[in-house]
Amino acid sequence: MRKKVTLITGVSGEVGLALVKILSEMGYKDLLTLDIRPLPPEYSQYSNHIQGDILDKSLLNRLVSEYDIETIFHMAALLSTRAEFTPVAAHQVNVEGTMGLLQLAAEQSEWRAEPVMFIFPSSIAAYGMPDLETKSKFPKVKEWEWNYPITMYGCNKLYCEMLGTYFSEYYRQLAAERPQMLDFRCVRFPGLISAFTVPSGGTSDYGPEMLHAAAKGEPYAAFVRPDTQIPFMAMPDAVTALLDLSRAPKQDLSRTVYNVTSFSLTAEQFRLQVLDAFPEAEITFKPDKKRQKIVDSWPADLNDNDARRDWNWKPNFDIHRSFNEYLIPNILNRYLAA
Ligand code: AKB
Repeated sequence: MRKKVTLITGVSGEVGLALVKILSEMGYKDLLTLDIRPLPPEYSQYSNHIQGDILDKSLLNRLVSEYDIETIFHMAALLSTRAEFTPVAAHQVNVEGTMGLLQLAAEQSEWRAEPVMFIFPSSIAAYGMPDLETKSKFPKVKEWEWNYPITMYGCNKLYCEMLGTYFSEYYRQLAAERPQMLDFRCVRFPGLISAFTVPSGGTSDYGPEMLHAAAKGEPYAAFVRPDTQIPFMAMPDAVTALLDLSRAPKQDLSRTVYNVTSFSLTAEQFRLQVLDAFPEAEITFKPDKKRQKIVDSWPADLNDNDARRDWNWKPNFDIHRSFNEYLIPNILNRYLAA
């Protein structure tokens, strides 16, 4: 008998690390993790980790021959700034990597005669506001509005949302018998902020970078204008969103893709929050025209009413709790201990 497991790809990234820790603490025993990078030693107790490439077909075949994969949290991705420097590699990882796993999940769903659940993190990068005037005129966008991404990463995410929806609703629609479909569910995240990891390769990174630099006593120049506004969320809420969506009864879900968010801040308001905790911090603004254009194309805020209605989504950490109860105390501990 193959062992039943929950698979987390991209586990060594920011969300993957937070997710594997929480799942393990919640009592999930059979966690199988996959990443091109090793798992940091302090996380090795949480899972059976395989260091390998999601694009390696023979590795994926080996995994399905050894394991009965019930749920996939597919976190592996190249983020927006990094993807602009290596667009072909980004397409391979973000699109072909996702396609390979969707195929695996579709085949496994048929074998098991039960849907494999496929949880996919998408992003505000799936949106593309044409200019700042439109951005301020439509401050809280709904899932189906302004789906005109200007980055490779945003295009990849939007397309994979559609691929996942296809595999869970229309796969082999012309076959004589309807196959057992997989169960694809997706959240569109705002910029995420972790107290324990510093992001890399993203364009919403100026927020967390400001905070971590201040905690380390290092000066920081944000690559955006002070009035730049996007939504954010503390990492524990990102994990809660993934878990709550995975546990929602299928019949309650009216969509496959849901916005989720917590609070929206300008870069200047973010700076003031950081200064509240670290009054000596040296935070300045040195906008980079090209990265600025990307952040300007992202919405100022998200409308997450559908997630709130269908699966009772509600962030636990508003601005106040995010900074005062999660970010600042944990970051202080982290750098004081170092
Ligand atoms: C990025 O900046 O690329 C990510 C995202 C907004 O999805 N943090």
